[in-house]
Amino acid sequence: MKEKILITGNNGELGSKILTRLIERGESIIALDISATKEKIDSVDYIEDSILNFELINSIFDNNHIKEVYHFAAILSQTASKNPDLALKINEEASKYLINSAFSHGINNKRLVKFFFPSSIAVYGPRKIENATEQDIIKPTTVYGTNKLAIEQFGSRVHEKGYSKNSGLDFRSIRFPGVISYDTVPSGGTTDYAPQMINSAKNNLEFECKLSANTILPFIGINKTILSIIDLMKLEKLNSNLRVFNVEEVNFSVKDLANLLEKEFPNFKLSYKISKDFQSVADTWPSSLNCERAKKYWNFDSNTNFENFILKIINK
Ligand code: AKB
Repeated sequence: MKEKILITGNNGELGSKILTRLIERGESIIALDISATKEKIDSVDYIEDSILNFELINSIFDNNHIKEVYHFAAILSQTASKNPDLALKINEEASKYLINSAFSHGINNKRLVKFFFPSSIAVYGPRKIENATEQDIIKPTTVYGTNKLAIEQFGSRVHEKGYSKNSGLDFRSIRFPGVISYDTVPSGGTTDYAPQMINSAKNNLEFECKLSANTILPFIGINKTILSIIDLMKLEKLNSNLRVFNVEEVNFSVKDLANLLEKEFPNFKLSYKISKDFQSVADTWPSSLNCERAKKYWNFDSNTNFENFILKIINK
């Protein structure tokens, strides 16, 4: 039986781009998403269903040889705060079920199933810190951050159970800062103000910012995000007990971004209407991340400056 890769949340920003990269590499993919995929690729086995359909998850693992899982199906920070019960179900319960299923599949087939989990800077808190390392104070104050931390820890524990015997789960995770794309404008997240502001400036639309001018957050571009996931998962062995890694390309304040956009687009109209829901979250997330472990273990590099980073996105 041909080995396959399972991607959940394949219609999302990360899921769709990872799927394309894996197809280019000649992989066989099963793609699971709650919504219908608009542009389908012939060779991909698409399933339109919920990650909460555990019978379906069982049947995917029972009827296929799964070698890797990329688990992107999730609810983002602001949406999670408004729907905490649903966030618990999707972000935690479903993720645990998937991790356990991948682990059992690995045990039954006497192999390690590589499992990628996209975590987030939301795991940090309760105070804003600079240059946060993976082991810095981690007491999330949001539903989303709590969900992400629970899965980081759960995945790492399941990883421990079988890894030394070479069967079970090979859990790998990256804590992403705000991700900025060239071609999509996300919503539902706290860092989404940045891609939304860039999009408004480019398209001559007014923008009302929910975060204060001096709020600093870390960011990464979509290309580097995808490359990070591919590079981390490509490693045959990852000899580290700590299974999560920080990545960042740049960090900047709302004001830094506003100034640059106003320079590039002199007609850009920006106003501020601070939202307690957004500000209270951003104030607990780090202003910058320490990426030394990612550099050491899988050669992550980031040598861009703020202005080049944004100009490159604008000019795409
Ligand atoms: C969000 O703002 O919710 C996400 C994240 C940093 O996890 N972009």
